[in-house]
Amino acid sequence: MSTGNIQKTLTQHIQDQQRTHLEATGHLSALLTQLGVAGKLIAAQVRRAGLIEIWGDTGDTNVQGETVQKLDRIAQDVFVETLTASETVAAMASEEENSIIEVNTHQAGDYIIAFDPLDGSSNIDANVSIGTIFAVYKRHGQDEIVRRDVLRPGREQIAAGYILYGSSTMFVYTAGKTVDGFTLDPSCGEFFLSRPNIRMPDKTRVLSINEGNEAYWPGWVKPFINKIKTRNNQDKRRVTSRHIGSLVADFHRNLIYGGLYLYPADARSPQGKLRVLYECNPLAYMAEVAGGAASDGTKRILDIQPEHLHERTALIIGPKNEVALAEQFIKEHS
Ligand code: AFP
Repeated sequence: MSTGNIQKTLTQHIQDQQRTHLEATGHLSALLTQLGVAGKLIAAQVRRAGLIEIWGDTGDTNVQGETVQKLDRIAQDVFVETLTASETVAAMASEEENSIIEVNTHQAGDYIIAFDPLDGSSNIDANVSIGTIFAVYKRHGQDEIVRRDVLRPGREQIAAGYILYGSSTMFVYTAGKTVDGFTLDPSCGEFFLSRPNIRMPDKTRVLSINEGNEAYWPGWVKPFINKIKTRNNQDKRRVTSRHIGSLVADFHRNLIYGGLYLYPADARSPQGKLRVLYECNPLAYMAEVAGGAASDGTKRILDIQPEHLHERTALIIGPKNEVALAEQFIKEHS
């Protein structure tokens, strides 16, 4: 194989970014690097989805006598174990756990992380793209971890990203300056920079909303999506509709192609369905760094002060002008 054209690896990129921060300690770089490792470990398990179950005799135990776990539980354990061993985090909040996961004091580091180990897990059995989403915060101080260390507005994030297990595995993250994407080369187990400085396109080519929820929508939603659809005319289709049902995959596609994702609060989920800490905040932060926007309909997602670990919100995320248009519709219909 020719070596003349090797792209930057994730580790190299993280180190290069660290060099531009004079006061950097290297701890955030260590954390981000370990997130890449956790992503590779989870990707390896995701590629075995379906096999893990058929190897089990009883559904509970596989041929090696190991307990057969659900993939979302495996992803959770991989994340917690990898990050604890990295000695970079003090506490974690996960979609899979009711309470804050504290790291014992001798292994605790400077950061707090909120994550969804396997977003879109209801899609696993159909081989649809799923992903891990994470948000990173700096710890307030060296005191005992309290809820306010974790229940913080998203604007305090210092890094966020996701690992997408799709037709290839991608690690996409921001530490506040650019959003960069890395593709896993399974033959050598490295993430290579494949999409530097991703920018959210201004134009909405894709509209993503679960139209099955129409019966529960508040008044503004239908006229708003109709308005977007009227951009299509006889000679040109400008907008198309795509909804995967894995937020992380819907967001990634929209970030690349240009699209607007909506999950409004509705009669079934009056607070909205998606979780603030580990779904909406990290993606909102990435959207903003990439030039887009994210709102709950009246305010910036990153300004929500969460009261609970698993708090929910409405989400409108995509190009700035489209998010503003949705907010205008909400105002006009309230
Ligand atoms: P799961 O991880 O339980 O599959 O939840 C996924 C999710 O939070 C988000 O990723 C999807 O976009 C959303 O739910 C889909 O929900 P609906 O089925 O209500 O559209």
